[in-house]
Amino acid sequence: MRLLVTGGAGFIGSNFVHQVIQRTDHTVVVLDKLTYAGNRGSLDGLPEDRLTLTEGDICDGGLVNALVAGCDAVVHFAAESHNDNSITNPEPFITTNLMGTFRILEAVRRYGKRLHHISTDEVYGDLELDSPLRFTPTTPYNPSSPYSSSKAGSDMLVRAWVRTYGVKATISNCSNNYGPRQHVEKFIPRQITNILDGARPRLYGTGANTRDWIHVDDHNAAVLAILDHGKNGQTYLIGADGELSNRQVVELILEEMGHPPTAYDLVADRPGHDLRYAIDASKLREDLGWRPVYRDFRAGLRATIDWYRTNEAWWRPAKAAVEEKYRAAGQ
Ligand code: NAD
Ligand code: TDX
Repeated sequence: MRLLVTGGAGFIGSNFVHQVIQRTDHTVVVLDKLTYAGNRGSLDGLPEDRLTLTEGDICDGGLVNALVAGCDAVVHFAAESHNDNSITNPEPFITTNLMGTFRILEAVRRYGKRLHHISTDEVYGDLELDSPLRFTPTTPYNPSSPYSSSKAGSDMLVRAWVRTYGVKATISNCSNNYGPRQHVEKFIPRQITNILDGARPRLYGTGANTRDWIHVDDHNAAVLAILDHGKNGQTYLIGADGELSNRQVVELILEEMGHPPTAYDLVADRPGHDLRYAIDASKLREDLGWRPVYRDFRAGLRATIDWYRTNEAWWRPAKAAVEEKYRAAGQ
C-alpha cells in the first residue's frame, strides 16, 4: 500500500512511520506542516525509496486532494496536541484539528480512499480518582479543554462523513503515550530533560492526577492492526492498563536517574485539569487480537530516559523556549 501519513514528523506519527518501514512493505508519504512540534530529524535514517516528506498544511485543500488522490489509505495523526498550549491560544487547535480534519474527510470522500483517524481518550472527559470506571466505546463524549473539545469535534466529523457520505473510516482513541521523540513540552520528556539540565521536575497541583500510560510502539501496532483488520465505521479504544499518578511517574523518573524520589517541586495547576483517564481496551483485544508488548513501565521509561540522554541534539533546540513559556505560567 501507499500510505499518506499526516503529522508524520511529530511524536507518534514519526514512530508510526519507523514501524511501518520496519514491519511492512508499504511506502509512505508524510504530509506535515513542520510546526514547532514537527521535526524532520525524527525521520532520519529511513530509506528514501519508501518515504517522501511533503511540507504542507492539512488545511490546504488543493494539496490534500492531490496527495490523497495518489495514495491507498490515509492515517491522520496531524493535530495541535498540547493541552497547555490550547489554554493560552486555542485558535490553531480549532483551525488544524477541525478544519484540517474536514479537508482530509472531503478528500477521502472525493477519491474513495480509506481513512484511519487518530484521536484521544480525552474526548471522554475525566473520571474520579477513586472510581473503578474506565472509558469504553459507549462512554459519552464530555471534553474539558480547547484541545480535547477540538479532537472530540474532529471525531464527530469523521462519524458524520461515514454515516452521511459512506466514507470508509475507522477511529482510535488512545491514552497517554510515552517513548522516544516526544516534544519536551510534554510531561515525561519535560521532567527527564529538566533533570538532565540540573533542574527539578515540576508537578502540577498535588501530583495526584492519573494518566493511563502506553508505549508509543504499542499504540502504533494497534493502529496497524486496525488499518489491516478494523471494521469500517468502528471506534477502537487503545490502552495498556498503565494507570499511574503523575507523582508516581516523577518518583520513578527520579529513581531511575539516581535522585531522591522527593526531589520535585509542586507548581501551579492546569486550569480545568482532568483528574483521571483509564481505558478499557477489551474490544481491540477481543476483535483484533492486539496485545501490548511493553508491559513493564519502568523498563520502557528507562529506555526513554536513555533515548533523551543520547539524543540531546534532537531536543536541546526546543528546551529553553518551552521552559520560558512554563515559567511565565508559574509552572
Ligand atoms: P505532536 O504535536 O508531537 O505532532 C503533531 C504533528 O502534526 C507535528 O509534526 C506537526 O508539525 C504536525 N501538524 C500540526 N499542525 C499541522 C497542520 N495544520 N498540517 C500538517 N501538519 C501539522 O503530536 P503527537 O503527540 O504525536 O499526537 C499525534 C496525534 O495523536 C494527535 O492527533 C493527537 O491528538 C493524538 N494522540 C496523542 C496522544 C499522546 O499521548 N501524545 C494520545 C492519544 C492521541
Ligand atoms: O510539567 C508538567 N507537570 C505536570 O504535572 C506537565 C507538562 C504536565 N503535568 C501533568 C499534566 C497531566 O496530568 O502531567 C500529565 C500529563 O501531561 P501532558 O504530557 O501535557 O499530557 P495530557 O494533558 O495528559 O495529554 C496527553 O495525552 C493525551 C497528550 O498531550 C495529548 O495529545 C493526548 O491526547
